[in-house]
Amino acid sequence: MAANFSLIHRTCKLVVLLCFLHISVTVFFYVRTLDIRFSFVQNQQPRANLSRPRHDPLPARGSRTEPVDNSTWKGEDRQMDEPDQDATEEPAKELEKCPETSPLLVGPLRVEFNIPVSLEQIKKDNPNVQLGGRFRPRDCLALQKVAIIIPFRKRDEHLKFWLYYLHPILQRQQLDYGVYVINQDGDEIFNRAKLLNVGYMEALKEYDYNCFVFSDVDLIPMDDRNTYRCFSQPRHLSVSMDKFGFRLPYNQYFGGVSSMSKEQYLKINGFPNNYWGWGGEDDDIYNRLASKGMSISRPSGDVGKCRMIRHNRDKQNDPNPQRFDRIAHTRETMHKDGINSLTYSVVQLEKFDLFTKITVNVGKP
Ligand SMILES: [Mn+2]
Repeated sequence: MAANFSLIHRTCKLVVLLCFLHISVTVFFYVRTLDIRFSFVQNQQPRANLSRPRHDPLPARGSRTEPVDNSTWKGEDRQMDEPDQDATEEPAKELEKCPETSPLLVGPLRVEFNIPVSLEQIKKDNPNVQLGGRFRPRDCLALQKVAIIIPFRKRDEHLKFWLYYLHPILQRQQLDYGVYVINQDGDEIFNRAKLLNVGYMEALKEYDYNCFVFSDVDLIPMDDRNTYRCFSQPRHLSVSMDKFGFRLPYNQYFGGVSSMSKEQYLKINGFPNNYWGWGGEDDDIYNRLASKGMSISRPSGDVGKCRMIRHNRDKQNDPNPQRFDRIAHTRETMHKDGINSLTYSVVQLEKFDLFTKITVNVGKP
């Protein structure tokens, strides 16, 4: 009787166990189906967004962490998306990553400033650029999300040339990009580096950019192989300017056009806020990079050729007499002065067809 009872007891236990296993397996597969469906819907969202103006930040493609913030990102060949996400969240039919080198590049370009250009014509020539100067390649997933920051004041003629030349180039480079013109309000003395900091902050409010290109409004690359993206080290892009006889003026030169990943930018606490007037801020930025053990990456002199639109010195942008003294103390000041101490107020935010214009009050010395 005892043996019989034990047998029944054991059989019951086995049956309960089997039932439990069956339920577990059923639930597991059901949840999996839901998950796949959910991630598919998520991945469709960004594409749907292409057809409407992108005022709001586009949803990140399932990424919660910024790949560039990841210290494992090394080397120019590493793609900036995390590989494991493909396996779990990207269905097979989802866009493939763009190639490391865009097949659309044409190489050397003719750049001239004697024919006037109109915004209407530029818009017609670039039908795929979305409101606010946003673009993302249609048939592949861009490797980087690039915010292009242009410090600005009263240079509308230069900006037209910049848009005329750069939009086609940036599209051929297969970048997911946005153009931000940061306009200093009022007539106080100009502050380029502070405007760059503002551009960084404001662009990140719109989209999860992981790369920032800082460009003067009057510099145009003469070769589209000079890709406006980020590299394993901070990049100097305007390496051979016509203004300097197509040569680098000095080895530490970091002015004109440069790029930095979010991680690189944060490592140096952004840029100085207290360089008022012309000069010095680019050398301060170089000192910041060097003090953090970073080096400058550059394209070859051939690929890095660019033209500057000739102009007279702007009013309220005289050479800053304090610049030499400030550059000498970057290492002591950089941790207090930078993105962590930035103050400004947005006066106006305008979305134009080919760029986003943010007018800001950056104060005065
Ligand atoms: Mn200039």
